[in-house]
Amino acid sequence: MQIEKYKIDEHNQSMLKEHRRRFDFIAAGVSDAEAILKKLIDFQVAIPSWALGTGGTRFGRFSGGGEPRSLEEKIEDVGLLHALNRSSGAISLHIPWDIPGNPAAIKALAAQFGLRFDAMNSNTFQDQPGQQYTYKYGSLQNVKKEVRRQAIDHNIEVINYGKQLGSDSLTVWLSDGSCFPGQLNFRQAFQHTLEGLQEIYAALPGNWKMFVEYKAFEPNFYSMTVGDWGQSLLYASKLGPKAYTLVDLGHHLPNANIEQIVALLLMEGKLGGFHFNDSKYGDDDLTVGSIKPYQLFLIFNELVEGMDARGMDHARDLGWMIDASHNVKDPLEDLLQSVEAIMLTYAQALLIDRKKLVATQLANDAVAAQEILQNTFRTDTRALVAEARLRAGAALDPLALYRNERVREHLVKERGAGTVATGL
Ligand code: LRH
Ligand code: MN
Ligand code: MN
Repeated sequence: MQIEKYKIDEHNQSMLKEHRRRFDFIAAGVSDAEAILKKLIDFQVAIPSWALGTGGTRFGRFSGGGEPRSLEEKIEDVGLLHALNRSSGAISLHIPWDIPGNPAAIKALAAQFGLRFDAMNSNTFQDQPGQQYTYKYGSLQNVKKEVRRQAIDHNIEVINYGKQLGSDSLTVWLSDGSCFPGQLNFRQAFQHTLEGLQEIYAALPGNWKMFVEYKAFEPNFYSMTVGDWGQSLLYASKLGPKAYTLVDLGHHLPNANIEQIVALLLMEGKLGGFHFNDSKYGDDDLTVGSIKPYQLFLIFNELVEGMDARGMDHARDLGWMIDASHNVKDPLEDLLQSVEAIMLTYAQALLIDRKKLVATQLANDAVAAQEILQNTFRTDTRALVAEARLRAGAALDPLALYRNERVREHLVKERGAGTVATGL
């Protein structure tokens, strides 16, 4: 299933008049609309291969049908998203869920859709069929040397797949930790993990980055060996300049001030990448912006401010990725909504009047500072983002076109109603 260019043009034509009216309205109030549009066109958000199927919980999984049955079909799905919004130009793979049988052919297929390979993800949180040692008591932290060895070798294997695909980063998320007090020697667990990461780090090609993703809870519920940004930053600092902290929005304790974490990591030059999602309780992996859009805006505010202060390229210098799961929605529709939420919020952050905000801070004027942030947050950036899409050759309303074209029905016909994609 592919969406032909002429379908996008027809769709855009039908919406153009109304779009122009809305765009002209917002553009009139923005001093540098062209510069903002360029940034929006450049900004790409990677799609995780494991979010293309219906997610499950430990209570069940309800497939919506037409899920990708192979890596090739996953790439095809991301290709569809990218054709619709031109903002999803990368895919992130998880090994062994997505082992590329023929990496050169997979790379060529992705290129046909204009996609590149974002961070590679290793998996030492599940045991795989035929695997020699179990990860029940952790992987890199394990008290048994042979288990640690197996986990290190797996990560190096993932780097090797990534090299063949043209990826340039490895995300390491460890479920290591303990479920009960006394189960683990914290210091020894940290040391073992650090030593393992050091070996993996040594196997990184020169231009690669390593992202150390933290998470406060789950599947271990007493301690996590990479449990928060402090621990991740400690590993990343000890590892060296190619190692960075990765922030997954769902991995904090309740009410954590994520925007402040982001600001400080950026200041230290140690923020590497993002996993976007939203949550009400824990690592809920809900659609980006569906629960706490203002928090997302405050995070983007810090991202834009901090990246500009360091002269960083918004589109290229951090790894932007969605990490979501969908129990009740069509995964592709959910991903379109998530990318849209990210783009709208990024656009809002670009609209903040920095000079005025700094002046309010210097004057200790909390009221005026709040006015600036909330006025911007309440600005409707939909036409701005739609214009960026139009100029990039995408659809003015990707979700509407997806539905009009009955994409899911086509996929179910093509692939079957009972297909289940690999992933969580
Ligand atoms: C862990 C996590 C991590 C994994 C993904 C499947 O909760 O966020 O990024 O790789 O989920
Ligand atoms: Mn994640
Ligand atoms: Mn997660």
